[in-house]
Amino acid sequence: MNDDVAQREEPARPTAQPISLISNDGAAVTDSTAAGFALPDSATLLGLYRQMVISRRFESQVMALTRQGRLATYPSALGQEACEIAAVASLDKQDWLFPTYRDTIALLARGVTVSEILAFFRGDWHTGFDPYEHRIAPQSTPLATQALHAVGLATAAKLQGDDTVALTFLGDGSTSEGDAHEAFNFAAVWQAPVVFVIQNNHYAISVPYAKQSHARTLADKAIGYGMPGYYVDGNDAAAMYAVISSGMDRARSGGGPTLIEGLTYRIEAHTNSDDPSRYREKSEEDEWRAHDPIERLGKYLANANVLTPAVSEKIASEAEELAANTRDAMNQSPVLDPLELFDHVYAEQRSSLLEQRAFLENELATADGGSER
Ligand SMILES: Cc1ncc(C[n+]2csc(CCOP(=O)(O)OP(=O)(O)O)c2C)c(N)n1
Ligand SMILES: [Mg+2]
Repeated sequence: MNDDVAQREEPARPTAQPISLISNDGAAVTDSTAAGFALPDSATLLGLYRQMVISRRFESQVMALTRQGRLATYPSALGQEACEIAAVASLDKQDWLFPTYRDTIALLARGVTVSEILAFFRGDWHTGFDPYEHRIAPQSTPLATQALHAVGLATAAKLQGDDTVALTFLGDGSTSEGDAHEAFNFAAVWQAPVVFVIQNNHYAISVPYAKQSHARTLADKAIGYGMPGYYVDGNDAAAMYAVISSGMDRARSGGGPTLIEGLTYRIEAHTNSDDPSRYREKSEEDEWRAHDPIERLGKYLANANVLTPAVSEKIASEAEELAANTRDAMNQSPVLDPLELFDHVYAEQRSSLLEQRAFLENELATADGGSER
């Protein structure tokens, strides 16, 4: 064997139990469950709490808008806020985020406006925001493709010598995709500055984890690729923040990729068109509701006298304001130009598309109401 390869350090192995820094009853964890990670400071934790509360209110508003027909579809992250918000809080300005359809509140936390975010879920054919401005790739629906994009961008950053790190989310089901394997493998081979955050929410639509993988944890997979793996309580925002931030630091300082599994649960249906009662028991949902990530952090911060009633009220009113803005934005009917469909297919227009465009233009001009465009 090549000496260089034989001397590679053995990467950190996932712990037997998920890493946790705040217990479900809101107490600081001081034993080996913390795996040597330190509790983030109170200001950071309050920032996470605030964003989680705002995100949950945003999503309850969005779900109501889907029922009113204002939005086509929406995959909820209810119960997964700790993973989503901790990951975004771990990013620096120059870093890139590669989200999936599930990770809308991550976009909100990174500063994308609600109108820009929801264009996608309204059925517009373009991503509503500028990926370069926010350093967020379009939300990916083809499973695990975003992981390859993250590795590509991270590798390019490394070659160019800048200190950008890419963070990508994946679902438990997505780890069965070939794209996930290729992303993990080449991230490690090229020592790309990338952090993989797998949100194991126990289901891939109706397929439970037990039917998805025989691995003890998804974090264990990291070892086979030669990168550190961390198995974390995904409903503990403090632990997710501490572990993800350390992965970001490792990547930024040339230490290569990290794979982090946050063990969590999707409380809502897969999307508003799914009926979870067909494949899981309500008692299971109730059990996970009792492990709510927002309540847990709230209890800790209230005990520490950081989350006072006045602070709590202020956060609640911020959340209400965002919900009202979301309603206002989505209650306006979008003015769409069907011809725009052709504008961004190719950099240079093709004659066949120009013909189709002319055909549609003619149809719109002659059809009833066409002149209203
Ligand atoms: C390549 C590909 N195959 C299948 C699908 C259909 N599909 C959409 S969501 C989903 C389940 C994904 O589960 P998981 O990765 O655990 O993410 P979650 O929805 O739980 O966040 C499937 C199979 C798809 N979008 N892309
Ligand atoms: Mg899943």
